[in-house]
Amino acid sequence: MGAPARRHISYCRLCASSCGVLLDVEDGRITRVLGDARHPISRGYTCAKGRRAGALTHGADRLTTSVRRAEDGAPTPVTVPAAVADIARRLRATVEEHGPDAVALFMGTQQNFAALTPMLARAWFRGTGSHKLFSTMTIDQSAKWVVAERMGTYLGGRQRFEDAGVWLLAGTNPMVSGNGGDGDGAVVHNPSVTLRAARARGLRLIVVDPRRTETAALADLHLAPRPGTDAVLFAGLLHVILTEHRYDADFCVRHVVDLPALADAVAEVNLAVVQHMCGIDADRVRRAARLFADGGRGMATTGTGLCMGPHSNLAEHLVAALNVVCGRYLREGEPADDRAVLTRHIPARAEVSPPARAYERGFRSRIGGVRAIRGELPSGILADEILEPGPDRIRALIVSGGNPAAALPDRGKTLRALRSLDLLVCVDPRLSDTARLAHYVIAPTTMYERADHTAIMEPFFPHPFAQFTSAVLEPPPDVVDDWRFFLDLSAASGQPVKFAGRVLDPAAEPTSEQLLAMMTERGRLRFADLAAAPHGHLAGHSGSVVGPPDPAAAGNRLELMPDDVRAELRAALTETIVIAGFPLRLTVRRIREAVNSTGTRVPGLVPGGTNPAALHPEDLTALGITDGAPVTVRSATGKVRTIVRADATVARGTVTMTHCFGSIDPREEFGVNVNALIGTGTGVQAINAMPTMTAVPVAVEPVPGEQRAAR
Ligand SMILES: Nc1nc2c(c(=O)[nH]1)N[C@H]1C(S)=C(S)[C@@H](COP(=O)(O)OP(=O)(O)OC[C@H]3O[C@@H](n4cnc5c(=O)[nH]c(N)nc54)[C@H](O)[C@@H]3O)O[C@H]1N2
Ligand SMILES: Nc1nc2c(c(=O)[nH]1)N[C@H]1C(S)=C(S)[C@@H](COP(=O)(O)OP(=O)(O)OC[C@H]3O[C@@H](n4cnc5c(=O)[nH]c(N)nc54)[C@H](O)[C@@H]3O)O[C@H]1N2
Ligand code: SF4
Ligand SMILES: [Mo]
Repeated sequence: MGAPARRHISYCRLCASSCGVLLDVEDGRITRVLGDARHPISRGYTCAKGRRAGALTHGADRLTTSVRRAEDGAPTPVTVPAAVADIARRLRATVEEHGPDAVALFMGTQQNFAALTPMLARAWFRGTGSHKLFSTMTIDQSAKWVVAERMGTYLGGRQRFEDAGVWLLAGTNPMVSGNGGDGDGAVVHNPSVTLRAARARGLRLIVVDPRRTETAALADLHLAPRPGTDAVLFAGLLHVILTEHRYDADFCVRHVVDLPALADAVAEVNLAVVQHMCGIDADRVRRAARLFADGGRGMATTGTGLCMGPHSNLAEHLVAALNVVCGRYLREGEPADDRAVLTRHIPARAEVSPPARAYERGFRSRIGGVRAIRGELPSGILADEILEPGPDRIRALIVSGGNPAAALPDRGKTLRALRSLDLLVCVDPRLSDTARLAHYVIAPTTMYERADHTAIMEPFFPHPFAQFTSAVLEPPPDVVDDWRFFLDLSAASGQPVKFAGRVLDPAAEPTSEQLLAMMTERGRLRFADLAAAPHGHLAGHSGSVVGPPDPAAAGNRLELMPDDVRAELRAALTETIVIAGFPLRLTVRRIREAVNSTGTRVPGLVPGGTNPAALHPEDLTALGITDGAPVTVRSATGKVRTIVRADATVARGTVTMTHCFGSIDPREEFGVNVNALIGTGTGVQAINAMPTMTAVPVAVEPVPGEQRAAR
C-alpha cells in the first residue's frame, strides 16, 4: 500500500566530492542510492558510504527530536524553540558574567557540506563578539595557512591536473579520501577512473607515502619515507633541482626574493643525508627530483600525512617552495583557473601577495600565547582554553557539524574539558560522543532533507560546475535546518544577522531557497538557470585570462627561506628519531567506509565494525603476534586496546590506525579512539599549535594470556 518508489536526482553531501546520485524513495524513505551517470563530474561514481545514505538517514541512531540533558544526565526531548530560548538565556548570562570570550564555536567537517550552515553559524558567532572560534582546519591542514603567511601567495593561479605532465602526491591517498591537496578537484573526483585516465594520456605520477597505498599502486615512482621525515626529503629534492639547474629561473626572478637563501639552506641536504634520515635510496630521490622538475606542467600537492607530522609547517613550506622554484603557476595571458560559477569571480593576476604573518597580530590566547590565524584559534588548544583558569576561560561551547570529543588530540583531556563546560550545545543528527556530553543536542535535517547548492564546493571541482538540489525527503517533523538554528539563536539573542551583504529582517522567516538564491547573486549563473539543470551545470571556461600585475604590487615577492623556516630545517636535520620504549611509528590513515566519525556506526558498513592496528606481517611475526589478536598500542601519552591486522601495504616499523572510532559508552563496540595516543604537550608546532598526529612513537604489545599460539 506504500507509495510507489520515485526516483529523485540529487547529490551526496558526505564529503567534498559531491557525487551526483539518483535516489529511490518509497514511503518517505531512501530504498536505493545509485550513481548519476549523467552527472558531468562524478559520471556515475559513488562510494560505499554514499550508497548507505538510507541507513544514515533512517537508522535507529538518527535523532528525530532535539534533546536536553537533565540534572541526572538523562536525555529528555525538547522542542527547538524552547531549546533556543534557554540556550540564548544561558549564553547571555555567561557573557554578562565573564565577557564574550567565554563563548566559543567549534566548526566541524560536516558543517561545510551544507552551503548555508557555515555562513549562518559564523554570522551568529560574529554577533557574540567572541574571539574563540575553532574549526577542524587547525587539526588538519593549517600548515597551508602558515605557509601562505610566511611565504606569501602567487595570485595568478596554479597549474592544473587536467593538462599536467607530472603530479606529485605527498601524504595523501585520494583513491580513498578524495582529498589530493589544495583543491584541484581533478585529482580526486571519481579517483580511480580519473587517475587511470591521466596515466593513460601520459601523466607521470609520483607518490610520497610510507604506505603502499591504493594511490601509490598507480604511481610511476613511489617514495616511501620514514614517517615524519618529509621535510628532509623535500629539502633533498630542492637540493637536486637547484644544484642541477632544473628550476624555472624566469619565474624565480620575477616572483622570489630569496632564492640564494633557499639554495644555501638546502645545500647541506645532499642525497646521503636524505638516504640516512628518510630511508630512501639516493637514486630514487634523484629520479623523483628529475621526473618532477623536467615533467613540464604539474604540481606537488599534499594531505594529512604531511600536515600532521612532527615538522608539518616546515614540510609543507618546502613542498610549496618546490612548486615555486619549478614555476608551476599560471603566467600572465594564460587562461585563468576560474571555477567561480555561483560565487563572485576574482580576477587572477601575475603578482604576489607578500608574506603578511598576520598571526603575529591576531587575538592572543592565554594558552601558550598562541595567536589566532585567519580569525581562528588552533583547535589543539581548545581543551586547555576550557580547562585552564583565566578570566576569559571558555564556559559555553557550540559545536556545529563536528565531533571534537572524538576528533581532538589528547582524548582524556578533551573529554574532561567538554564535561566541565557550563553549557555545551551540539548540532548533530546522531548521539556522537560530543552529543552525549552536551546539555543540548539540536537535531538537524540531514543532507537529502534539505535544499542546497555547491557554492562552497566550487574550488574543489575540476571544471567550473554548479548544482542545486531541492529537499528530496520530508524531514521528521521536529528537526530543524542547521542554518535556521543559528538564525533563530541570533534572533533570540537580539543579534542582527548579516547575510550576502545585507542585514536579514528578523521578522521575516526566509526559506532555504531564498537564502541559497541570495548567495548566488554575484555569480555568473542565474539561480533560476541553476535550478533548471537537475544534473548540475557545467559552466564552461569564463574566458578570463591571468592579468598583468597591478603596478602597486609589482615589487611584491615570495619569501622561500625566512629565518624561522631555516631554524626549523636545522632542527629537523639534527633531531634524534629513536625514542626508547616506542620503536614503532603510528601513522594516519583513512578508510573508504567512513568520513571521520560519519559511517562508523552504520551496521555492516565498516569491515569488522572496528579500526584495527595494521602492521606489516613480518613485524607481527617479529613481535610474536598473530593476525586478529588483541593488542595494546602504547604511546608516551596513553594506550588503547584493539586488535591487529596484518597488512603488507604498511611499511615495516609503522602502525596505521584510522581515527574518530570508539565510543565513550562502554557498552558500545565501535573500535577505539586513536586520540588517546596523541598528546598536545611536546612536539606541537609553533604558530598553529598543531599537534603531531602522524609518525607518533608507539609500541605494540600482545595482551598477556589472550594470544593464540604464535611463534
Ligand atoms: N573515505 C574518507 N574520505 C575522507 C575522509 C575520511 O575519513 N574517509 N576524511 C576527509 C578529511 S576530514 C580529510 S582532512 C581528508 C584527508 O585526506 P588525505 O590526507 O588524503 O587522508 P588519507 O587518506 O589518510 O591519506 C594520508 C596519507 O598520508 C600517509 N602518511 C602518514 N604519515 C605520513 C608521513 O609521515 N609522510 C607521508 N609522506 N605520508 C604519510 C598515510 O599513509 C596516508 O596514505 O580526507 C577527507 N576524505
Ligand atoms: N588521531 C587523529 N585525529 C584526527 C584526525 C586523524 O587523522 N587522526 N583527523 C583530523 C581531521 S583531518 C579532521 S577534519 C577531524 C574531524 O573532526 P570533526 O569534523 O569534528 O569530526 P566528524 O566526525 O567529521 O564530525 C562530524 C559530525 O557531524 C555530524 N553530522 C553529519 N551530518 C550532519 C549534518 O547534516 N548536520 C550536522 N549539524 N551534523 C552532521 C556527524 O554525526 C558527526 O558527529 O578529525 C581530526 N582528528
Ligand atoms: S561520500 Fe562517497 S558518494 Fe558521497 S560525495 Fe563522497 S565520494 Fe561521493
Ligand atoms: Mo580533515
